[in-house]
Amino acid sequence: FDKARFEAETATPLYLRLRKIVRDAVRAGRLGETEALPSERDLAERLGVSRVTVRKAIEGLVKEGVLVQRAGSGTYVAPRRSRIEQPLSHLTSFTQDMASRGLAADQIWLDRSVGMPSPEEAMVLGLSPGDAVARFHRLRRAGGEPLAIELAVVPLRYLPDPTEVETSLYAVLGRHGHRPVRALQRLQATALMPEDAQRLGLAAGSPALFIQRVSYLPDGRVVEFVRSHYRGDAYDFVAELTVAP
Ligand code: 16G
Repeated sequence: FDKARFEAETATPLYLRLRKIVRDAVRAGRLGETEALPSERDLAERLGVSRVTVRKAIEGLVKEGVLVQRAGSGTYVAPRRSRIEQPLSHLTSFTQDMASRGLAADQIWLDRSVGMPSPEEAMVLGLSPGDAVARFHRLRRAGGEPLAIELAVVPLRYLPDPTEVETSLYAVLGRHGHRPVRALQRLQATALMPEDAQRLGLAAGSPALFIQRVSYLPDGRVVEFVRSHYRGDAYDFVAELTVAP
């Protein structure tokens, strides 16, 4: 928070200058990850500006994600979020994926129930009239951080008791001899609706990947139809490409 450096930037409004200086200090590592910022009053005095200017600059940096504010404790440099690299070539389960990264998976249930499928679900799952489904709608988290909202629909014949699924759907399907061995997946860019955005701790309209998956048993029957929203700021889906023969 060098006053000379601050005064050198004369053309832009004060709060924008301050915002830039703090942002640059974070990017250059002069202000370290999770480091506390001096108080509003302290900063205003050191730089010879009003507290309103400091507040405005800080508000902007919080919105940008450069700083975080903790109620009652102050303002800190935001921890850098590391993105999850998810290979697109293997059929794995969320619980397995997170365990391989040393993270514990958990969830907040939005719905876990038995019911009748929608026409689209009946079609995708190849169900006959009257066949019921188990529905697993949850906010999936790893290490306590929300990562995706997922709705998995499974024909009831493969999972008579949905309450058996406490964390891993695939583990329970496996216990019943119905673990999928193949899946087709479609990824689309989307903007989060307010409700899902709030569940994921993001602003409404934030980018997400809408992923649909249809998974198959070895005999070709469909065992699950999944629609999920993955946080756009948390995931990289990666695939290896080879030249066609
Ligand atoms: C992944 C799958 C989902 C599957 C779930 C099982 C995608 C897009 N989705 O989230 O289809 O139901 O894993 O995980 O990859 P679990 O065994 O931990 O419940």
